[in-house]
Amino acid sequence: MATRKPAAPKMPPLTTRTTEDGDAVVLERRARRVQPPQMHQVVMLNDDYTPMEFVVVVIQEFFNKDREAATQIMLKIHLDGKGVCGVYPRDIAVSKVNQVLEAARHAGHPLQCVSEPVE
Ligand code: TYC
Repeated sequence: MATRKPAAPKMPPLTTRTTEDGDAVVLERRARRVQPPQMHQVVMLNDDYTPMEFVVVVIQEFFNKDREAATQIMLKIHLDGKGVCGVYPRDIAVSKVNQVLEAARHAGHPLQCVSEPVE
C-alpha cells in the first residue's frame, strides 16, 4: 500500500503592513501551536457483588497492568469506593469503559466504570 506523506503543519498566512514611510514590511509567520489532547481517566466503581478476582483480571487485561498493580488498584476501589485504572485521550478512555462494561455484562457482574476529564 502506498504511504501518504503527512500533512504539512498549518501555517498562518504571511501578512504585510505598511510603515509610516510607505515601505511594505513582511511580518514573520510562526507555526500554530497544537494543543495536546485533553486526557480522560477511567474510574472504576466498587460494588458488593463483583468478585475481586474478576476485577483484577479486567484491570490486567484492559489497562495493561501486571497482577500486582491490578490487585493494588482493585483493593483501592474496594476500600475507597472508586479508583483510576488508566488515563487516555477521550476516545480511548470511552472505548476502555465500553470494553469493561461489555466484559462485566457478559460475565453477569454489575461492575461499573466511567470516564471523566482529568482536572
Ligand atoms: N467489593 C467487591 C467485593 O467485595 C470487589 C470489587 C472491587 C468490586 C472493585 C468492584 O470495582 C470493584 N467482592
